[in-house]
Amino acid sequence: MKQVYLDNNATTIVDPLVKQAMDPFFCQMFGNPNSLHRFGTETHPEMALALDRLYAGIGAGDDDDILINGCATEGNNTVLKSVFWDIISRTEKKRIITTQIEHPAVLHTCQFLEEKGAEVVYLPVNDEGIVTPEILRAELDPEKTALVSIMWANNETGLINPLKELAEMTKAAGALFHSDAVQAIGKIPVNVQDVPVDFLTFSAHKFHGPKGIGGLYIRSGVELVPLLHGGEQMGGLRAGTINVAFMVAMGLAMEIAVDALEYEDREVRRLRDKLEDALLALPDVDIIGKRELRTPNTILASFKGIEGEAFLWDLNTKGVAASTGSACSSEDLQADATFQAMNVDADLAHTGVRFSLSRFTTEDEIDYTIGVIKETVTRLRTISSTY
Ligand code: C6P
Repeated sequence: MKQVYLDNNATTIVDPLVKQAMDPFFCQMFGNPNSLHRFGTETHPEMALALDRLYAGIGAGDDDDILINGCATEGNNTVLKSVFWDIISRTEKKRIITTQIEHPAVLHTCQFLEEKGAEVVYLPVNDEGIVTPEILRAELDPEKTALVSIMWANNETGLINPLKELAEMTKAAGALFHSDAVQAIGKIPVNVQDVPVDFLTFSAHKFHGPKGIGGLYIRSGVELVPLLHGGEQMGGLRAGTINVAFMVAMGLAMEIAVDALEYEDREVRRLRDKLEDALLALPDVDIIGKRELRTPNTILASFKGIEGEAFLWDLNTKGVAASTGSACSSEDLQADATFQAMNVDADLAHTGVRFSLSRFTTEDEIDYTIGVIKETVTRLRTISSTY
């Protein structure tokens, strides 16, 4: 049976070129980069190249930092907890402003910090699912705000926030600005020269790198309290032996992903729109968020009267992999808030299915998926009207 993978917002296939680039670091160049002998030092040029590629990919300056870490969840935790320890617990600035639509890696960390004494404001979105500067302005008290954390693009809807305006407004109020850019890298341009973020998180497995490696950008001059102590790696900001193979892989994956942005915007968007048009031609199907406001690869569709999980199960038996939303928040605040914020009624919220494409998705796969969806929708609606 044909297998079609349309869950690229959960994770992506590793690009074969990226996989190949990792190979030498397991059995040949396997030294610890902190060792002084040849096995250690011979990894340094490869690590430097990887860092150069990461810096170039997001437009970071030479004086900025990019910490290599385990994943975006770690990056998000590091920023929020660092600001808590460095500012919130020591000054009158107790407020973190975030949004209701963040990933649990931000939401759950904020909830934890609230218990420790932080004041957290969870911004709503407008009726298009966007966090606008006006929404932020209402809560951005310069006397109270330590940090604003707003995702670049939402993982469930693909909706893109106006990051430049949000970051500029935050900086003007004297607060730090963090963005979880996990779903933006490799889908739309992300450049820290254009957008004055202080911190930015990303994760290699969302742009055809391996799982278990990510990056945290820190603007030059911005303080960070380490989450992990115990070594001098990453200038003492993140202790622990660096996974050289994965770091090299992430650097190459970033370079390829950024080079492929034009393809993403043209071809991935074309295939996404083809699928979306086919969905909209079916009765009682809604798509969440205007397509021009979304990343080019994402559709969150609601099929009235069909329970999302039942639908997914049927698609799965025909070889099509999609999801009901975020792989780690189907039951909680993020999924609910996204729907609530956009005035999607509760019934519809249980019928949401996310299709997320990548540059590896083919036209043939989309055509097959359209056929499978038509058949599945008809069958499931017939069953539900019979019983
Ligand atoms: N979202 C999804 O299905 P990690 O796995 O820690 O590298 O990434 C976590 C993460 C953080 N922020 C955003 C915006 C994300 O989308 C994710 C991962 C997946 O939507 C899995 S829950």
